[in-house]
Amino acid sequence: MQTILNYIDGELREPNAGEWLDSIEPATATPYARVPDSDNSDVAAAVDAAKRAFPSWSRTPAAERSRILLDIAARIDDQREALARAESIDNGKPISLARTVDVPRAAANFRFFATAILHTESESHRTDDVAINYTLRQPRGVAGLISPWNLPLYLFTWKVAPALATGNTAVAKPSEVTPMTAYLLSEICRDAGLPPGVLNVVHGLGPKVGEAMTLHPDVPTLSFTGGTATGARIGQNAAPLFKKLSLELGGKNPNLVFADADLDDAIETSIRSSFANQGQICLCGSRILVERPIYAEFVRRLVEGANALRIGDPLDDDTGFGALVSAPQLDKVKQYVDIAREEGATIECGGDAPTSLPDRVKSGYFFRPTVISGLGPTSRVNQEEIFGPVVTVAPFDREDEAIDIANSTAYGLSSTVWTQNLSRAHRVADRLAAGTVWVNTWMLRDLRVPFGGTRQSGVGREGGEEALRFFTEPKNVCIQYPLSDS
Ligand code: TXE
Repeated sequence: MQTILNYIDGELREPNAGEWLDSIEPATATPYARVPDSDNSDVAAAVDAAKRAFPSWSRTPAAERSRILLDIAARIDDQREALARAESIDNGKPISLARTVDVPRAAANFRFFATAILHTESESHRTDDVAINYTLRQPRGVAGLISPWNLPLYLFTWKVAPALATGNTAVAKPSEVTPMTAYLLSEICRDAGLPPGVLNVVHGLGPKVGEAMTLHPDVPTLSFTGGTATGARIGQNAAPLFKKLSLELGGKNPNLVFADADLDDAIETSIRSSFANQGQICLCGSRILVERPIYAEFVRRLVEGANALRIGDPLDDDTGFGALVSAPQLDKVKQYVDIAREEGATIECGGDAPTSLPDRVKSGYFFRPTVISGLGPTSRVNQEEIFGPVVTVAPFDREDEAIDIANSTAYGLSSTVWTQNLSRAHRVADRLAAGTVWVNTWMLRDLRVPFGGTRQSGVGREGGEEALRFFTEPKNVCIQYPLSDS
């Protein structure tokens, strides 16, 4: 059994109260590590360390901050295999996915923000011949960073990298469900010479550690990715304390396939956008709307593709589809499939656990890729985020109808449109309620673009310039011109 430790003031430490939680490997349903069950006092120590580190780190030249963060990126690359293995054990995802997506993207996050701070521009505004204004963008102090379990290292570094690059110090909490890669990152940061207190990682439960962070008066900035209900709770805590808030929440993303789409491409990508990471990516397209002339063929081939996914031990290089992250998540998925059945839906494929699994993972949290048809847009299965390997398919006849259905949930994170008609692509993209619209692709990411959602998918944007601005406070300096001697 491995032991995961907090990272506070540059040291790896046990939790103050000596309490621990079990970390479960989802593929085997057995504990593989113990993780600190930290409390208020650990959070207080982490915030104190971050406060002490702030004056020096915020004044450290950008080039030096950049050098350290680039060193961290290089070490993530060097340790790719160990990190990918840890993430696969922690999360249940296929190791091939962790190796090709999660870990390289975590390094890319550090590299992107480490270099971005070397190229920022600052604004100045001249007020006629009366005054000149210039805007300073200053780090805000201690940032509180809270991340979820689905892309543990990627989403954790997506917050840590811009916070530190811009000169903030941070207290970060990974999900208690998947703590291992954040722990390994702590070691990497220490070895890279990140000064003590610049990054502090406190492990533990949301209602204890997360809550203490959101209520701490000396954490003026909060960046959160996770469930919508948790986001609402954090908003309630943060508002009276006037904290600056970024909330990246859930999605119920539509995937619109028009009859003129490149069908091979649309089907291949839709299999990925439905079932990558067992459907546990906030950007997964969970409602597939297909124009009627191609509906039957699309569903047949989607089902074929879903059935062909190789379910198995996440640590096996050939596995394409792993375990769900936890027992509660598996139960949630089953409940929604039960609801679909009660509503008279047709389960086109999946709908239950796989029957033949390798011995090592026989007791894991597995559920087959599931395609459901026959449900109307108002069904709970089409309205609520399931966050698992379950997609619905439905035909549509008109573009307007497809857009109305696409926009009919409370969410607005991302959408995908498949068409060869350029006018339609622009027209539909313009009308979809979403922070990101992908046309003829999915999850293609450019770290410079704003990322986030509308409605119940969140508040604020991350990525690129948006993140640099979020983690800094603008200050205008207005100097009157002494243009004449009078
Ligand atoms: O998220 P939580 P969970 C969605 C998805 C999933 C649901 C619940 O629908 O089924 O959220 O997942 C911390 N104060 N997404 O339970 O609980 C918690 O410890 C402060 C979408 O994992 O929101 C963890 O670190 N923090 C999402 C983080 O919040 C609190 C990805 C997220 O946990 C807290 C994951 C509190 N009161 C789940 N309570 C996406 N959009 O990417 C919990 N936390």
